[in-house]
Amino acid sequence: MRKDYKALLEEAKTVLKGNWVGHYTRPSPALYPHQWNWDSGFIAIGYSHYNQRKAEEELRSLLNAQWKNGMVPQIVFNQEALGGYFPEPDFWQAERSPEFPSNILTSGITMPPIHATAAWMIYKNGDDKREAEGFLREIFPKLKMSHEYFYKHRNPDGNGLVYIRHPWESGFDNSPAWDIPLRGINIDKSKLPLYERRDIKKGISKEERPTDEDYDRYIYLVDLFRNNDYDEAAIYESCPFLVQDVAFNSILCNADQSLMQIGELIGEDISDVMEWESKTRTAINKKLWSREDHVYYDYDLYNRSLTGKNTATDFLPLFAGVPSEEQAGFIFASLDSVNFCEMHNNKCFSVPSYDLKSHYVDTKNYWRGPVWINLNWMLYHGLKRYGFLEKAMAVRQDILELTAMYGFHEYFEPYKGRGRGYGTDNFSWTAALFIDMMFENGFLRY
Ligand code: 9WN
Repeated sequence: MRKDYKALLEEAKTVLKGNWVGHYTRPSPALYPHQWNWDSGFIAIGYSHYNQRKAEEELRSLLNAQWKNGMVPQIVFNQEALGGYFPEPDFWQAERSPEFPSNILTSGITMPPIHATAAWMIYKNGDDKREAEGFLREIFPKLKMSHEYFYKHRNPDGNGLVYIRHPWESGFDNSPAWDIPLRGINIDKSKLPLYERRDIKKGISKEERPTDEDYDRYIYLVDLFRNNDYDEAAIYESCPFLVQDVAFNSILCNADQSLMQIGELIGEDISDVMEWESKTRTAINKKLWSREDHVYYDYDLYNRSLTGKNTATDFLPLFAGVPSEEQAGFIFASLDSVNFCEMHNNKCFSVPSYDLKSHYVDTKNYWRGPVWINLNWMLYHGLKRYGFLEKAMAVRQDILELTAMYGFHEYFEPYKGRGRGYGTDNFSWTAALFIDMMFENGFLRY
């Protein structure tokens, strides 16, 4: 079936317009009414092709909520939309931290730092280079501070491998890779704060969202953070979930590289950033590469072991140019296999977030199997970077086809026979990255 991709491009812009609330774009109208950290990065990349000012505003408003120690929060709450999500500021009590910025409401954790990457794309794609350069000058200190936060406060071995302390920080909330570190946390229900989930009250099937057992642990961790007044050192001592995530570190490494390009362009000293980038790149290869299995695994700092679960996010070192040619060959073999949907078959869409042959896969449940457009987008760039062009084009094609067939959903069924979208609809990063993929290599082809 031939699709009218130009009409879809307009529809994607309409989704973003509908989710724009004056100074930021909410991820979706009902489920996610506030501003989310890495969503804003992906959204800005979409805007960069046709509305440079909005792209800049999206990042500017997020960075305005930066904590004093440099942390860019996972959520910036919109006062007018309170009551629509859980947990909100009353639960986070982030103001207990001396690092909390005044006059703004945020959560007390962070997310993958895609923002320097997005800022550099705004410059590259934007029409008004002078304006873009001014914008880069304005935000460079904030971006640098946000990276410095990781190297100062989340880098216990000093080797440039940073840790996350909550599954929400990964952005891949209920990934099978977190099963052991997360489910190992024993919950005493009588001591857990009372709470009510709002996500499953928005017309989305429970089967498509994390379990109640997972939520208990998400909440346990938030409670631990607030009881420690968000003090990083104290949290490090007592937190049972501390993971050096392959994807998070790869995204940071890619963002370091963008920050270096930005710094060079505007004549800033980038020696620190160069050192960070080199450390992170080296440490991913040293500590997270399994010589036996020829894949990257996350490292669980609490249990002192590699997680041993190969998810699609473990292919993301490609996005940061981390693997050697030999390692990239192994990654490609795994990525382009029946486990993660090989090219030239009529059965599935690439790239399922988890191994289709695994006992733990669930193709309709959140980060445990469905295809996500942001993950595909980063993998597309990684594959292209290593010259796996045919596969890169196949991944791009699936981004376009999935959205054309099922709409701008949050995530998608990988099996074609059951084809449909899951989660919420009118999802901003799906629309934004669809736009980016349309412009990639010239959308006029359609
Ligand atoms: C918690 C907003 C966010 C994404 C995450 C995705 C989901 C939140 C939730 O939605 O997480 O941060 O409530 O489940 O997992 O990647 O940024 O779109």
